[in-house]
Amino acid sequence: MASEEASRSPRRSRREPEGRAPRQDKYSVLLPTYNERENLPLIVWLLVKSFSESIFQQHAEFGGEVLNDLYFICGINYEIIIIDDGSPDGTRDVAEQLEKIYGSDKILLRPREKKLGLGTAYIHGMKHATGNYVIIMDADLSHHPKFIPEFIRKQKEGNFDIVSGTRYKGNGGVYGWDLKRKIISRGANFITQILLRPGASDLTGSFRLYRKEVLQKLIEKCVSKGYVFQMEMIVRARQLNYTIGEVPISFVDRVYGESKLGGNEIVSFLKGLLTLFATT
Ligand SMILES: Nc1nc2c(ncn2[C@@H]2O[C@H](COP(=O)(O)OP(=O)(O)O)[C@@H](O)[C@H]2O)c(=O)[nH]1
Ligand SMILES: [Mg+2]
Repeated sequence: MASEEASRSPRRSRREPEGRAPRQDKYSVLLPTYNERENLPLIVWLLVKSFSESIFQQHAEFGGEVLNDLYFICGINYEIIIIDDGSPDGTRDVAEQLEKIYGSDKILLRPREKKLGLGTAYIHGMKHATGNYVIIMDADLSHHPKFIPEFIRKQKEGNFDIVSGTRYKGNGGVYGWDLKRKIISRGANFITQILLRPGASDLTGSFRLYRKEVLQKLIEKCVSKGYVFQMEMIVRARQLNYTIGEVPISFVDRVYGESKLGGNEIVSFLKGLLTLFATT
């Protein structure tokens, strides 16, 4: 698909008002957790490492002029927002420990009492995000933080509104899934490509970077719950003419804990897809 090129707009970066100091970007990672006690310390460690060790070149804007190549920062400004939904395995205690270890400016625990679903977990997390970019990802180590610097680079390269990790392009791939799950995921993407022509190759993935205001707008527009939610985000993004860049990622099935994808989710995915087809 010519998704990336087709959706790329000539729009240039927004300019800062005259005389204001250069703004440093900040990335808020939303990490929803439900029974991720074993995974959480590792994912947080990998995130901190990825953010701290990236030497980044960032364009600076002085008095409305964009000065590329002049402004270097070491490390990336970030925060990790953990949205735990009362996990019975004690994930919250682990998160509290991590908050102590890394500091409450880096790890923000924003728990909820009970399991209220992934979609509302993002909405809840967004309310506490102070970055101008938001990264959403799973906490089960399926999404490796090493790709985040690539997401950031891609976003800057095309000044994209959204950068989506894709398992279905370039070096992207899926490891550890059985045939059934591969067929479900491929099938869902394939049917949706035909029905909705969304302009991105991985619709059901949930490893993405958004401009904060774009994510805010999309979340307001999205009506679906469950797995179809990620797909609706991309479909609505296209409707609203947001630009989407893609970064190939390898997705590794979780080692610890259980997936929450069941038969019910598949049925509701198909229902959601048809609703989107009928209403967009
Ligand atoms: N806060 C919160 N997190 C959830 C909920 N359901 C799943 N998650 C988290 O969302 C991510 C994706 O869920 P997962 O079960 O791995 O889905 P799968 O990768 O599609 O099998 C993981 O980090 C889960 O811990 C929920 O109801 N609330
Ligand atoms: Mg998972």
